[in-house]
Amino acid sequence: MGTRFLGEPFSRSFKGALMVLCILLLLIQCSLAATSNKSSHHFYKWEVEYMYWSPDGLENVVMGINGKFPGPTIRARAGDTVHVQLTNKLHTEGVVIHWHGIRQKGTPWADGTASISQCAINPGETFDYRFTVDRAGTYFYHGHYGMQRSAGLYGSLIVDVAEGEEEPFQYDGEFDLLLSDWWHKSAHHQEVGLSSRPMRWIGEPQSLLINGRGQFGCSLAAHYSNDNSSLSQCDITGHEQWAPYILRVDPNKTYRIRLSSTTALASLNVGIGVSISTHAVHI
Ligand SMILES: [Cu+2]
Repeated sequence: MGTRFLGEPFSRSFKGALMVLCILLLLIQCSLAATSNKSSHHFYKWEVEYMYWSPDGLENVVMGINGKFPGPTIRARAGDTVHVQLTNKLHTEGVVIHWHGIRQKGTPWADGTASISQCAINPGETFDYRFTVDRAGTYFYHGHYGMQRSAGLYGSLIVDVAEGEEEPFQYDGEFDLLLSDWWHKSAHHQEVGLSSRPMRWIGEPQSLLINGRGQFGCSLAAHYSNDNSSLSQCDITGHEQWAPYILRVDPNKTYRIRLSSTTALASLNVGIGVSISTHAVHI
């Protein structure tokens, strides 16, 4: 009897404590899940190398990433961590990548400025860029050693609004346009010219590229002035590396155009023409 008398309140308080513990564990689990939902980690493994490519119809050598030109697009949400493990597969020069527009709060060593925030990554070496993207927007990355940006080392970095937040405007689809300048002479040629005394200016770029695609000598003006009508690169079927980037849209839909210029030396003005008055453009 005595044991029962003493045991009942004990078992009741034990059950109560167990219940409180269960609720606490549940709350911890929920808060952990909420934290992991809010920000995630994006891992990329990149190899930077020179490769043959025809950005504007004429074959040349470009600096690509994982066999692609322009480099792969990075996409993350505000608050996420981006981790790029970069291996330098160039045989004779160092490399670094600058993440244009990313503030690098707390990670200045990931800013990618050679000899300032980091040593250049030597041929054969691997470096881990790990940083947080804290603001939504359209950004890009580019080589920041010598004229590597001019050699084609760039790509898009798009940051969406944080999980649970909404864009201030609504749209049905989006296009990401990367504008760049392209010379037929190498980036080394540009570099030597710029650092010579007196300086030698490389002149205007031979082509302007949209998402790494341009057409050299195929304009109407070139057709009349140079009699280039027989240039084989101008017979475009759509599958070529230099075939124009086509924006496919559906009627009555709204599209967002993300525009960034990775030009190395040229300054661009962009005009968007809207031929039908019922089409609205908001900038
Ligand atoms: Cu930059």
